Amino acid sequence: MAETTTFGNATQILEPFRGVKRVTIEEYFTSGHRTCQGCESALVMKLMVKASGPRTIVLGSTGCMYVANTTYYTTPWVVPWMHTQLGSSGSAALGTAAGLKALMRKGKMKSEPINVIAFCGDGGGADMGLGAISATLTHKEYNSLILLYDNESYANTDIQLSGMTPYGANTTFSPPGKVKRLIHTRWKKNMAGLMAAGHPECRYVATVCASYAVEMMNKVRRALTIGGPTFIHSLDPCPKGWDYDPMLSHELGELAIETGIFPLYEVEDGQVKYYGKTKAIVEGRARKPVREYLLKQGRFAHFVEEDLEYFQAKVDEMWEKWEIPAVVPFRRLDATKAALSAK
Ligand SMILES: Cc1ncc(C[n+]2csc(CCOP(=O)(O)OP(=O)(O)O)c2C)c(N)n1
Ligand code: SF4
Ligand SMILES: [Mg+2]
Repeated sequence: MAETTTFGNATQILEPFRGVKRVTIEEYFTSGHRTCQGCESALVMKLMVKASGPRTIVLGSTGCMYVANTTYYTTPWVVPWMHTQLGSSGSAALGTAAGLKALMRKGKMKSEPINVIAFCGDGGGADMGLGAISATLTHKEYNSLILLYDNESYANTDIQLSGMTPYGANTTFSPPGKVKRLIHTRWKKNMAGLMAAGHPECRYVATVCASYAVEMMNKVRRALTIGGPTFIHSLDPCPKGWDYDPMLSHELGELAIETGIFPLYEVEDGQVKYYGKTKAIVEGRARKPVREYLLKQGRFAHFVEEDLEYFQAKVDEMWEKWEIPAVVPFRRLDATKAALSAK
């Protein structure tokens, strides 16, 4: 007879790893894949399932983390894994969580909390599958984590620009030319802020970067422990798409945070908490200039001074003018008041 606990929203209680020495040694994403050397998205997959442990089902939408991880007759996944269509990570997460619950309720499988994680790329998640993710984040009766791994392009089909591609970057859809230096002039979407601000039933949203591996795993553990629908956005340096030496992946992840371009924070029950080096920035540490990050990547090699200044100004604005710095983009009321009184 099935236990009743999982008919509610019982979750596995995954305590945070207190330091790197406490991280479990078992791997659930191992050899057998053919991602590029220095691929941070592959590292995210490895850390994500290390954090969740063996009683986990992973679903993944089309993209590098599907194609490069499923070479015929080989797989790096030790836990059950299933591919889902490019725009459907949200639907796959919700359907799987609901299916598990129904099977347990009917006594057709042992009743126990099983982690359901659906990953998606930035193309599949922030562009094509945004609606399905949004819908899933409204269903508080099902436990599922959606992890968006953001390599800032449709990488698998040869680096087309997505809504998450940074301003000015060279992609196969935005090659710089003599007539027009910058083809892509739209600012990147603010996915974590959008998910946190717009989904009152979602109790946990976080941003992560695998350069800070233990913290990253602990955010996954927190999301799964809290339960209901949750969302994590990871920024993943991609040597092929960003055009840099693979040995720089870790450093570029750090620089994205140290320059303030990608803030690290979690929103739990409506409370914003910055962490890691982002917390230090909020507490007064100077941000590194964005050029230190941008000029290490071939996709920005065509930038001239004016482009670097524009990029810096946009990041400054995010920190100095947003209602919740680097999280919620509305202008701060005090800034508005000051502007009005100056007139
Ligand atoms: C509906 C649909 N349109 C287009 C494709 C072709 N396609 C396969 S992977 C991919 C890129 C996905 O980009 P992203 O989600 O960012 O993942 P990444 O490849 O960057 O890991 C595309 C366009 C597809 N599989 N399905
Ligand atoms: S193209 Fe980028 S995301 Fe895809 S496997 Fe290579 S490094 Fe990883
Ligand atoms: Mg991508």
